[in-house]
Amino acid sequence: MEALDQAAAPGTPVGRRLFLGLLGVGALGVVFGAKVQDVLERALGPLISKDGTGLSALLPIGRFRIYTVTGDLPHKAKPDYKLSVHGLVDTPFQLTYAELRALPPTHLDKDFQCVTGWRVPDVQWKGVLVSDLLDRAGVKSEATALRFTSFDGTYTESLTVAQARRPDVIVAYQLEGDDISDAHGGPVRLYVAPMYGYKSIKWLDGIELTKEVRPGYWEDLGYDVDGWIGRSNDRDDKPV
Ligand SMILES: Nc1nc2c(c(=O)[nH]1)N[C@H]1C(S)=C(S)[C@@H](COP(=O)(O)O)O[C@H]1N2
Ligand SMILES: [Mo]
Repeated sequence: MEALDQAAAPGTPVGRRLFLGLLGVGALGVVFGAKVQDVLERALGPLISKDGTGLSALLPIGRFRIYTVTGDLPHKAKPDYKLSVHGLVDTPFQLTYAELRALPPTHLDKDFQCVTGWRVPDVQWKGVLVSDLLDRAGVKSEATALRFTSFDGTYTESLTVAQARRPDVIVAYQLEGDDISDAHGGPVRLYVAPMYGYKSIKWLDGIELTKEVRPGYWEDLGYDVDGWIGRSNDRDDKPV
């Protein structure tokens, strides 16, 4: 997509420090018997381009391509993870990873579709309804939207309160039966089933209730704020 191509500086290399850092983490993973998939993801991390048109497009990880606008795969250990729900709510709160996992789960089995054309059919997701979190916080009447932040420090997203309350919008912690990996935005990311992948912010750490929709990262660069998956994408009915 044009916006993607423009936004990523041409051929921005991933820094040597990051490269070495990821190799180090990968080696630790081997020592502690992490899954081959996790180790592969870390080893491939340096080769993942910002716009997904680099080697990650040739060597997709699992059935997906891995995107990260910062060129980094941020890591947060589960015990250090916190999700904050704040802004225009009656009772702001924070959830630890364990607290999130203790809430009633929702399972979704849906396609995952990037606006650039790739699509992964029948992906199994598990998480907590955003709607449940909103009930717990108590949304003030002047709030009309949610602003999502990422601990990558850069990516943001938005939904209206009505969109966020849909039964197919979750804060996800499992993907295809496994805890969500660093590469896929773990330990916790958003999954907005009826919209293009860019709405599903990875490395989610904050949900702020706002008076109005504040366009997210790609939306500032031209993507639709309402990222409904359109009928035109029926032509892309192929796994990567
Ligand atoms: N923090 C963050 N979230 C993100 C992105 C990103 O670059 N950074 N890319 C988005 C896009 S465009 C897509 S298609 C999906 C890709 O998810 P995946 O990397 O798990 O395949 O994540 C979305 N969420
Ligand atoms: Mo995307």
